Amino acid sequence: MTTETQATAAASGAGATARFRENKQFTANTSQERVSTIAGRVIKAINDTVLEEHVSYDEYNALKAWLIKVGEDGEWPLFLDVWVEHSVEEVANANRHGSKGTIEGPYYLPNSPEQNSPATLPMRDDEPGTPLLFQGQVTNVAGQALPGAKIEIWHADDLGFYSQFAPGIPEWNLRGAVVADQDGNFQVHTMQPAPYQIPTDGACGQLIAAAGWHAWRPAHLHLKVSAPEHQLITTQLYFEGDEHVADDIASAVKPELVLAPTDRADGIGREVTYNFVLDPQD
Ligand code: MBD
Ligand code: FE
Repeated sequence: MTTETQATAAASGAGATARFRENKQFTANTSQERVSTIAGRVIKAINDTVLEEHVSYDEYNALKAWLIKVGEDGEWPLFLDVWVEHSVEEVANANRHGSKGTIEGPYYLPNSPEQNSPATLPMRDDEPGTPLLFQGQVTNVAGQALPGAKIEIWHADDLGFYSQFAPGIPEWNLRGAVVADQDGNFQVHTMQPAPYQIPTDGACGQLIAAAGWHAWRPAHLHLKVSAPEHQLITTQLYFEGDEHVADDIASAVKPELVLAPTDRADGIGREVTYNFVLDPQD
């Protein structure tokens, strides 16, 4: 990896902190009792680890320095989304009957440009990679079409970079909101994303190197699918044959979320169909 690429990766981790502050609400309507329970359990888990693993003062101070650096590097969203969000998602979506969700990750942006299906995501004239036609239908759990369902898509480019988080990429590159037709059908033309390495040059990368782990996520499309009176689903789709499908650093792959695209008959890249099933609003 070149120095320039590493600098770009660090900016991506920190950019997620700025976007989180702009776009997300970060107060929870949680009782004092519940704060005490949750914080108490987290603190106990840390203490148990120290006692059981005989953590030394050197290791304790290395931890302190590292935690300070996570904040300085702006990598708390990255750290949490990679190593914790999958459990939050599991709890949040435990009672759904429709399509599987998975983590949102740090690079979602609201208000991406909207288009009617069939749509082509905004991309550069010379956008690198293999064209991908992603299509399907959005229905309810009874199998009825949901006309006008909205499919928000965002993903990395062929080099593994996200627009607005890595410099030099047009603002809404490979991001869009596609409105399905009268029968809930949608078609989106995009580019096949590449496997993605989380930034390796900040605090998260330091931990990965120190622990001898790898930094890879399988190639993925991020999606938010919604329709009136139905629960929005946040999910990701992966690609069969990608070695990191079985070894995702973010633990966000589910077997139902792995696509198997085929070559298109017209010879222009690949295509795949995936149907979304939305749960009713409760
Ligand atoms: C990503 O693109 C991502 O999806 C997650 C979960 C974490 C870091 C980067
Ligand atoms: Fe991602």
